[in-house]
Amino acid sequence: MQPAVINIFEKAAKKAGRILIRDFGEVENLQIQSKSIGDFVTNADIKVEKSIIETLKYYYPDYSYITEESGTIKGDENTIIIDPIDGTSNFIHGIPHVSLVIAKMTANEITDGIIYNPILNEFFWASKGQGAWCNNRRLRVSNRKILSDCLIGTGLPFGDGIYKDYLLEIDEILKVSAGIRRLGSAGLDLAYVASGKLDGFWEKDLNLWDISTGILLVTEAGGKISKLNGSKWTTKDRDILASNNYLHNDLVGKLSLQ
Ligand code: 2AM
Ligand code: CA
Repeated sequence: MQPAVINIFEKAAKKAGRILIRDFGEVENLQIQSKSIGDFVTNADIKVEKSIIETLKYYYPDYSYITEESGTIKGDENTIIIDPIDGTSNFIHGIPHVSLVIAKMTANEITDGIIYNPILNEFFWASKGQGAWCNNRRLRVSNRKILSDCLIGTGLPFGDGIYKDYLLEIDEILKVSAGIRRLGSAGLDLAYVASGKLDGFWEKDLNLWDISTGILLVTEAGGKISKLNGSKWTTKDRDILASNNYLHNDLVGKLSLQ
C-alpha cells in the first residue's frame, strides 16, 4: 500500500510528466539557456517544476520547498525537494533517460520520495520502513559479490566541475569491474542500483535534488550509501557512493585515493 504522501507525489509527477512528454516529442522547439558551461535549463524544466509546485502547494501549503529552478521557499520544518527534470542534457538530445524527482525531508532525513520517468513509464517510490518499489514491484539491490561481474555507474564532471582524481578513480574501477556506465541522471542511476541493474554508483559534487529520493530507494532496497571514503553520508554531503553490501568495502578501497 502506497502511503498518502506518495499518492500525492504520484499525482503531481504524473500530471507534470504529461508536460515533459509533450515537450520531449518536440525537442527541436525547446528554448534552452545555459546556467553555466554544460549545465542547461529549458522551458520544459520551468513548466514541469511550476506544475509540480502548484499541485503540492494545495496539499502542503505550509511546508518548505527546495527546488532546482525556483530556489527555496521558506515554510515549516517539513521540506519538499524537487528536481523537475533530472537528466536535462539527455532531454535536450532526445535521449529518454530522464526523470522527475520529488522527496520529503524532515529533520535532515529523507523519509519519502518518488522518481518518475514518464517516457518509459517507470514510477519508483520509497518510504522509510516501507521498502523501495517500481510499478508495484518490490526492489532489491543486486547480490553480485565480485567486482569483475559488476557494472558500476558514475557521473563525469562537465564544464567547470571538479576533475581532481576522477581519472584515477575511473582507472581503478575499470581495471577490476565489468564496466562503467555514465547514464546522465544521478537520480535514475541510484534507482538502477536499487533495482539491481547497476551494482554500484559513485559521483562527486551533486545537488541534493539529484539524489534525494535515490538514496532512500537504495537503502530501502537493502543497499548501502556512504561518502567515497566509507563514512556516513548526510544530506549536506555532495559526494556519494552507493552499492550492495557485499561490494561496498571493495569500492571504498578503490575510491579512497587520498
Ligand atoms: P540535472 O539534469 O538535474 O541538471 C549528475 O551527472 C547530475 O548532473 C545529473 O543528474 C544532472 O542533473 C546534472 N547535470 C547537469 N549538467 C549535466 C551534463 N552536461 N551532463 C551530465 N549531467 C549533468
Ligand atoms: Ca534538473
